[in-house]
Amino acid sequence: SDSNSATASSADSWRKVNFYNVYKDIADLLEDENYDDGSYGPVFVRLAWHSSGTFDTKTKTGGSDGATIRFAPESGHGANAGLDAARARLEPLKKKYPNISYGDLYTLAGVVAVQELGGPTVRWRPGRSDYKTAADCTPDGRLPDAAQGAGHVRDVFYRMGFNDQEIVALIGAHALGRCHSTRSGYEGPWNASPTVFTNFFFTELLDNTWVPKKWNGPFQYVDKNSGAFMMLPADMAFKTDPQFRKYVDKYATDQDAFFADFTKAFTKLLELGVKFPEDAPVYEFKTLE
Ligand code: HIF
Repeated sequence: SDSNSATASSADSWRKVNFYNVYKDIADLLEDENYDDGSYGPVFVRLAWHSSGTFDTKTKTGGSDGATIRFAPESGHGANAGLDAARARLEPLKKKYPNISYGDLYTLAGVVAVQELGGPTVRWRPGRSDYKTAADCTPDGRLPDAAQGAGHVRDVFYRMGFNDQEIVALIGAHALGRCHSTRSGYEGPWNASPTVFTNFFFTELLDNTWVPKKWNGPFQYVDKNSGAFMMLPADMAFKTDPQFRKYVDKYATDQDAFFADFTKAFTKLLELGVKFPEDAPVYEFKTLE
């Protein structure tokens, strides 16, 4: 990818960056009437998560620090299909703010998207740096396989250090965006407002009858009534697994509890494996008007 070419930031160059300005500039990149449902927000959230979700608690490898997601072969892993669009959208900001690291830029983009699309405030710290190379890419297979069920989802998220409650809180982010047949092979949005951060993943999961989609593509579900909304096999595990289900029931009826638990789990995700300088400030950005 050509995003390797910009100057690498050194370990403490983040100190020279005004992150309030970066927040504002990322927010200005969200809207685009010609892209998907009109916003890059969902794909920014997916970029932030796929940058971070490679972390392995045992070997302490992976995670957003060093942003190996921008290098081949990791950029080409099947799970990352389509994320080049998000990286390309953000690249001008790396040019404008050469002292921000890619790891900070990609994770901050996820924070801006969650907040500006109506979600909770997300605490975020700078301090990741560009010290990794293609040789540090994580092996393929660390991110979850949407075709699988609860056991696999647990294996992957326990490896990152999450518990069941945190996993369910995180899955609420599938209120945002859509699946693309050209990327994952799956097709469709999870609900009618894919550019607004809501607890609709949980309400739609519970309120609809989900039936197998009749098509030549990979096995997925559509809602029986309209056929307009979708669930992945891995999403459906949150309805059928009793330990996951008790939190789904809670978040479907209590949006405040979902927002409070989501923001904690999302910050934890974006910080996996990052050794922050002790004096790195914690930002709680104000959502723009
Ligand atoms: Fe996703 N996810 N995710 N995901 N994801 C897709 C899209 C988005 C899984 C699979 C997929 C999380 C967990 C899991 C977002 C955010 C998060 C797609 C479709 C697939 C297949 C990609 C495409 O075709 O464009 C699986 C199996 C997960 C574990 C169960 C996180 C919790 C929900 C961690 C998370 O934050 C977002 C946002 C999108 C939409 C991207 C878009 O371009 O609109």
